[in-house]
Amino acid sequence: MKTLTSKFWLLAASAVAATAVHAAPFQNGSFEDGPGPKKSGNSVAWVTTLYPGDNSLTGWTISSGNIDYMDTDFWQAAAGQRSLDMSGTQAGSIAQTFDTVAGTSYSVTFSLAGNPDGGAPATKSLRVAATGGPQTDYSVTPSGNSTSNMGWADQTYSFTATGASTTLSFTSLAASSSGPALDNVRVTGVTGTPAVSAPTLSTWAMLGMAGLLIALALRKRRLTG
Ligand SMILES: [Ca+2]
Ligand SMILES: [Ca+2]
Repeated sequence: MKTLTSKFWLLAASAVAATAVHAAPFQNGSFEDGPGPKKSGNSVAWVTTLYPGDNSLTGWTISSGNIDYMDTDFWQAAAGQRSLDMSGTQAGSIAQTFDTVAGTSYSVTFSLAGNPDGGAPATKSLRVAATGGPQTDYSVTPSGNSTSNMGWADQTYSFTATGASTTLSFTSLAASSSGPALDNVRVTGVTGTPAVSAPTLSTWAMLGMAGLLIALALRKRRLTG
């Protein structure tokens, strides 16, 4: 029974420690994590249309409309195997909320191209926004591009965090099935470090509590052992 109590304290301590370090840094900016695009009907093209409520894109939510999740078999990705057409069958929007430090400036670099299928509009625009930050539109005209030559180009968006978390969103302004293509989103702090928040006061408090619980458990173990 005493061993069980000791085990309980160790479990409790590790649970608290896990909570303390389980932050939500920016993740899956290249859309490589998750189940991946599925073959569509009888088509050999690997593309899946994702709707709000779908959690296929680890870390991201589909906020409105729908998007096409593309495998490199369908078109060349900017990085890895997967990328997005931000207009699925209509204009779509995705968002991710991650840890930031209030007052710190962040740089968001992403690869932009356009669906080269020739569909309207000829120029495809993508709106980028972050909590408390500006709303900026980026445009691309994929004339002369193809699924094997997407013409991916890096774009940069900047914002200053207003709180301990920030929601970053990408919204297609192409009201058709042929939208701006997005891949390889990277978020860095102004110092060039990854956007992982510094431990907050409550994190330190939890770490302190974890240490205390571990000390208690070890003490109990010594007393019973
Ligand atoms: Ca990718
Ligand atoms: Ca589409």
